Amino acid sequence: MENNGDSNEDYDSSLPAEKWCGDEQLYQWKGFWFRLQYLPGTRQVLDNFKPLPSDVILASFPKTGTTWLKALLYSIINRSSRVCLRTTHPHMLVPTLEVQLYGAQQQSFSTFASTSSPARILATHLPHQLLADTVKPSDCRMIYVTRNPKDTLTSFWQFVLKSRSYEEPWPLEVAVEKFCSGVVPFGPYYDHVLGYWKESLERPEKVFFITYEELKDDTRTHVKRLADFLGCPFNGDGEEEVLEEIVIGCSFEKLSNYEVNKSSEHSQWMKLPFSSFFRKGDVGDHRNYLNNEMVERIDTITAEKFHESGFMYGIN
Ligand code: PAP
Repeated sequence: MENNGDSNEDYDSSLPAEKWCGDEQLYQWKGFWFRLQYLPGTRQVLDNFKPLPSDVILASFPKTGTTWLKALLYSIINRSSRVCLRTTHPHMLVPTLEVQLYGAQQQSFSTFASTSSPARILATHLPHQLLADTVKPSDCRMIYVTRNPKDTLTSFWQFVLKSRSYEEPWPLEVAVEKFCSGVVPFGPYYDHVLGYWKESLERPEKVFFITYEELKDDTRTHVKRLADFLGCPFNGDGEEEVLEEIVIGCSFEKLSNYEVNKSSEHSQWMKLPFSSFFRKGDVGDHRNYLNNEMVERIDTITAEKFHESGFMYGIN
């Protein structure tokens, strides 16, 4: 948890940089693209984080269902969505390693309720390619959520448009171009997803891989599977009701309507309103924004990257 005194400037001059949106550049480090402010925290995680075997780590590419899974994992492990979610934003319950615990505004593990629950629940956007040496020796469990590339891109673009005050709006054409060339925070998206997908095939008892779409389609079944994977199945007396309460309590409709999640309040670690993590929560929303040419371009890359690797996902 110590800060080695890394400053943004240490990375600035030496790393390949690409324009992302507005005036902001992304920096390429170990094959992935980062916003400058998250590089020191990322290196801190890789240098200093020692997971416990009982840790549960949620990994995701941004905008693929992180907030939902934070709420679900917290509720599954604590057997209720009622206690904390009504008053605490999921991102304040389950901390993100490279942002809250090892980032510039470091907070201690004990600040977060999820780190004193039966198992510590932590989150990260770091790719498996970088995190493997940290997590594998510890034997901790990981959950990875992914989402189809067109909805991920659309959600990311909307998030940036709404949450940042750039002088110029960020054209969708540019967002598509950046996404397709992999220049997106924690990207390339395809490498990120494939890294965890392959690991889940090799170590299914330790890495649980789920898609946003399947979770949306049948939340109940997949919440049960998640609970089985975590070693806390819903099979005791009265557990069916608890399961039902969690599924409903973490649904977009319910969660996004809690006052805390509607608020323009923000945390010290991210100057974004809590409400910006809830928009529509739909599958297929890209159809409202992307034109045919954009869809074709992304689908072609999806076929090349995913389908040719044997991962038949992401085109519908
Ligand atoms: P993050 O990586 O910045 O934390 P993340 O939570 O992964 O973001 O993604 C936000 C998306 O999840 C938003 O999608 P949209 O833009 O397409 O609407 C958000 O609405 C959606 N989301 C948040 N909570 C839920 C939920 N409970 N159920 C389904 N989708 C949700």
